[in-house]
Amino acid sequence: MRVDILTLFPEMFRGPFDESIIRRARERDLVSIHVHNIRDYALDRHRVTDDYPYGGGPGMVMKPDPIFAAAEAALAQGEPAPPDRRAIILMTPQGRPFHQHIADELATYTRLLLICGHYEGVDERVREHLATDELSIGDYVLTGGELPAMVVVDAVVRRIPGVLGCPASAAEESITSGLLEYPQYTRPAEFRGWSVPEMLLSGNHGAIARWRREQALLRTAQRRPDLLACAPLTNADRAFLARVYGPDGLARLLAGQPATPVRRDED
Ligand code: 9D3
Repeated sequence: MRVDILTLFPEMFRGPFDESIIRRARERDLVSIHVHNIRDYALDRHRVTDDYPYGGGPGMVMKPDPIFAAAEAALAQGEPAPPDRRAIILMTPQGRPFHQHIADELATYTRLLLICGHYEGVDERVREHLATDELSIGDYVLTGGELPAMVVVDAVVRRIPGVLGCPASAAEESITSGLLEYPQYTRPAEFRGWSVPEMLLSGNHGAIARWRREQALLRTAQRRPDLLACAPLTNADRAFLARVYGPDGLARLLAGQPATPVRRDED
């Protein structure tokens, strides 16, 4: 996969892509990442990239011409991709909420072009006539699309086959299973008086698997009941939740609503 990123702040991308898993993926040529400074494509004497909004109002708007020129220059480099394996993504607070499923889909593409906005916004013609998709990483206000672009690239690259050492760990991921993860422990068995749950030291692998599943269910019910509505649950899962939350609580949880336990989960 080739990723191109258009930004006014290319230096922001140095750290994150030069470490750890992304760095190894680049070294192994599973991905190449190219960061382009939009300012290099502002061809006027002062290399202006933004301007006042037509109609007035606060703030500045990023001009379309440097963004189109940068995109066209980037897309002319490297191997072209078939139409169903490429995307031009505008990072914007108004975009589709980014999700694991979108990362998995984008990981099958051979070319991505990410456009990072800044200031108060980007000329509408960029979204209408250049972008094929618009993504947001959540409902909070950042100073630009750079950190969101890094988040998207990180989530996508780790899903490219061969990037992670162990494919099983990715498949088992909580978001894919629809549940939050069970609690994990390592040595020592007792730390500052806090013990590892005895169950995990039992060596009974069937019982441990069941306990972990129940912990994942409890944790999801407590923190993210919205996830339970979509999670694939077994009859045993539903029976367990009914035991802890009662039949009405179970019904609420299966509708993605919060519920209150009717008993502590002891046995
Ligand atoms: C004046 C209204 N503002 C929207 C709440 C304008 C505005 C603020 C901040 C426009 C852009 C930005 C910078 N943020 C992004 O470009 C951005 C973003 C974000 O702020 N949160 C979550 N996802 C994203 S993707 C791009």
